[in-house]
Amino acid sequence: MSATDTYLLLRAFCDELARCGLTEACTSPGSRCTPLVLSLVRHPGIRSFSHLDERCAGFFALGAAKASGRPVAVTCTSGTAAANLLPAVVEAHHARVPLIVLTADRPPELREVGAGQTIDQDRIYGTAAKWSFDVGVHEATPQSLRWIRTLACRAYLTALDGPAGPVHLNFPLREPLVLDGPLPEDDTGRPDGHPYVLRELPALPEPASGPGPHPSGRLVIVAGSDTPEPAELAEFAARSGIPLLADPLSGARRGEAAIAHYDLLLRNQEFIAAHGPDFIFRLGDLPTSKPLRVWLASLPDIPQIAFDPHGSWMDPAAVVGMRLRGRLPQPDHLSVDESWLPAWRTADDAAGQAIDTVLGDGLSEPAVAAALISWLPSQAVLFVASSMPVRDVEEFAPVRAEPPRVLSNRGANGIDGTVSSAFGAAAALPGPVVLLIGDVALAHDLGGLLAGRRLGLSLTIVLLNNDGGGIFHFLPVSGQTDAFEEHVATPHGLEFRLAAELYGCDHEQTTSLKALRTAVLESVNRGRGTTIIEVRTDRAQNLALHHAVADAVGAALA
Ligand SMILES: Cc1ncc(C[n+]2csc(CCOP(=O)(O)OP(=O)(O)O)c2C)c(N)n1
Repeated sequence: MSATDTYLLLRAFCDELARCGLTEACTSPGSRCTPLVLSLVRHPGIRSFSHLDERCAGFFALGAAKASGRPVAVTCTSGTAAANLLPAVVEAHHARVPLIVLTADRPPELREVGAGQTIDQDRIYGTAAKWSFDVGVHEATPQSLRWIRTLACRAYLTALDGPAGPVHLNFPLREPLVLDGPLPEDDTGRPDGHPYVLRELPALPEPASGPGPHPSGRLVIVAGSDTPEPAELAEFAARSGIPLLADPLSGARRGEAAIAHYDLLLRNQEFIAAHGPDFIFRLGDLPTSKPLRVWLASLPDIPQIAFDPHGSWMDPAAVVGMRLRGRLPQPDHLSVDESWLPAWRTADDAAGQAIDTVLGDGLSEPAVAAALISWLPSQAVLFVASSMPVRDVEEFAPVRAEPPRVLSNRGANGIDGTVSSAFGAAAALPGPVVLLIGDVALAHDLGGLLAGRRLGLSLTIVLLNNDGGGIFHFLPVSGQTDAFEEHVATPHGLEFRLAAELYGCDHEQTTSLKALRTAVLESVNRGRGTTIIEVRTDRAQNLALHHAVADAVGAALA
C-alpha cells in the first residue's frame, strides 16, 4: 500500500463528506494524522480551522455544529490526542450535536508491540459515539474508492439521523505519510456532484390528527433547548392562551404568553397550590430550573405530553405519559380556560417588578444576565457557560419579541471547552457572538482564547469574575467550612488582564451597568478581535442578592 492509495482514498472520503453538506472541519497537528489533515485542508469546499489543543478542537467543532445544525468534522493524531476529544464527544452525545470524529491510528502491525504514541483507540469514546468504525488499511481500487464514498455518506447521515450525535471513524495509516507525486484523477464520485448515497432524512409527520390528546382547561407549555420552531410555538401559545414556560435556550421566551420568571414563581407553595394545571405539553430538553423540574415531577397524575420527534426521552422523573412525533394540536382543537393565562401573567409581572426593585441599576450577576438578553441585537448569539450564567439567564432573562439566540453546552453540563465552543459558533454563524462566562470556566479553557487571533474570529466575552465557583455557595457543601473555600469554591487570584495580553485579546474592566452596556455594544459593533469585558463580583454578596430576590418575589405574590 502506497501513500497514493492513502491519499486517493482520503480525498474521495473528504469529497464525499463535502458533497453531503459538510463545510467545516477542525484540525490539530501531529505526524500520523498528516494524510487526514492534508486531505481535509486541500478540499476546496471545506473550511478547515487549525487548533493546537485537541480538547479545544473538539469543543470548537461542537460549537460550530451546534450553531449550524450540520455535522462538523474534527481530526487528530493517535494516542492521548484522541482521548482529548472525549469531553466534546460526550457533550455532543448528550446534547445531540452531529460530530464526525476522524482519529489517526497506527496500522494493525504496530499495535500492542510498543510502537510510539499507540493506544487502544477501538471504541475509545464508548457509548458516547453513535457509531464507531475502524476503517482499516486498503488499496485504492475502484471498488474501495466507491466503498469509502459510501462510508463518508454513512458517517454524515448517521451523525444527523434520529437523535443527532457524534460518530467515530478510526483511520489506521501506514507510512509513508506524505505524497511524493501528483495524485491521479478519480472518477468514482457521482457525475452530477450529488453524494454517492442519497437518503431521505425522516420528515416530521403532519399535525396530529385522529387519535391523540384533546386537552382542555388549564394547559401549560414547557420548552427547553432543541424546541422545534420556537417562534411559531410562542405565537401558538399566545393565540391559545397557554402559559409558556420557556428556557431562553429554547428560543421561545417571547410573545404574550411567555412567563419569564417561572423559576421564581414555582418556588412559592401558595402560587403552586393556586395554579395546578390540567395538561402539560413539553418540547425539547428539560429546562435547567430545579423548581420547574420538581414541579413537573410532582404532577405524575396530570397528563404530560412530550413532542419528541427525535425520540430523546427527556423525562428523569418518569411522568411523561405520551410521546408525539407530530406537531402541537391547532388552537381550534383546544378549549382553554380564559382566566388561566392572565393569572400567570399577573404573577409574572409582580415577580418582574420585585426583581427590578431588588436589583435596581447596580452591577450584579443577575443584572448582567438579564441585561445581555435585552441589549444584544436579535441577530446576535449569546453563548452561556455553566453553571451560574446559564441559571441566571433562565431565572432573570426578560421576555423579548425577537431575542438573541441563546446557546449553551448543557448536554452534560460541563464547564470545560466553553470558550472553544463559543468560537466554534462564531465561525459557523454570520452574526456577532457574545460569551457570558464565570472565572473558573474561563480558566478551564484559557487555551481556547488562541482561536481568536489564529483563526481571525471575533468574540465578545463578558467575564463574571467572583474568584471561584459562585454556584457552590447555593449548595449544602458551602457549610463544610473546613474544606469549602480551598477545595470547592477554588479561588485562584488569576489576573485575566494578563491572559488577555498573552492571547492578544482586548481587556477592560467595567464597574457599572451603563459602562458594561457601552463596552459590550462597542465590541459587538466593532465585529473584530476578541474582547474580554470583566465584571468583578463577590460570591457571598451574590448569594445574598439571589435570596433577597426570592424573598421579594415571595412577598409580591403574597
Ligand atoms: C468539566 C467540569 N468540571 C467540574 C464541574 C463542576 N462545576 C460546576 S460549576 C463549577 C464552577 C464554575 O465556576 P465559574 O465558572 O466561576 O462560575 P460561577 O459558578 O462562579 O458562576 C464547577 C467546578 C463541571 N460542571 N464540569
